[in-house]
Amino acid sequence: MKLVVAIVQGEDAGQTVQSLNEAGLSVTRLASSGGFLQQGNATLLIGVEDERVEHALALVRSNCRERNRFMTPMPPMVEPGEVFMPFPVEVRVGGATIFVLDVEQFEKL
Ligand code: 2BA
Ligand code: 2BA
Repeated sequence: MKLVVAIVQGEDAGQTVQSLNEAGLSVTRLASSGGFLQQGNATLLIGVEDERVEHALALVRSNCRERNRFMTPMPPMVEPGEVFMPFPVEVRVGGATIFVLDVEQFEKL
């Protein structure tokens, strides 16, 4: 068994969970946020038999897409009389960041 950890954008999370469930795969969705943008995203935990890992990954790939986001850089320390103009910076955020881990033990009580 494997544990797929998929960090996806919030907009894609609902349809990804739905299609995994429709394929008979159980999912746990955690609310998370990225350290760089400090914006909300979603982390999906998908415990799945080895032979279904590729199917789970294919469903994540087909439901998640890249998007551009904007971040406003933190203003630096400015001297009196200086002006800081905070220009938003465009950042390309990927469809999903995926980790596949070996599961040592799986129990349902
Ligand atoms: P964030 O950390 O908010 O990062 C959002 C996007 O900002 C990243 O998209 C990347 O394009 C850019 N970025 C991140 N860190 C950067 C840095 N130090 N310098 C310049 N640009 C940077 P993605 O790479 O597609 O990542 C989307 C989200 O997936 C991340 O949100 C984070 O929550 C998660 N993630 C990505 N790589 C990860 C990793 N190695 N471990 C844990 N979480 C990861
Ligand atoms: P349980 O199997 O006891 O699962 C309870 C919760 O544990 C799940 O909530 C999910 O958050 C997590 N979970 C269970 N197995 C998981 C796995 N392999 N990977 C990641 N997280 C897992 P829900 O998804 O809301 O499911 C509630 C109950 O609905 C489940 O109880 C099960 O009896 C049923 N169920 C879940 N997925 C199903 C599916 N695809 N088809 C039919 N029934 C499903």
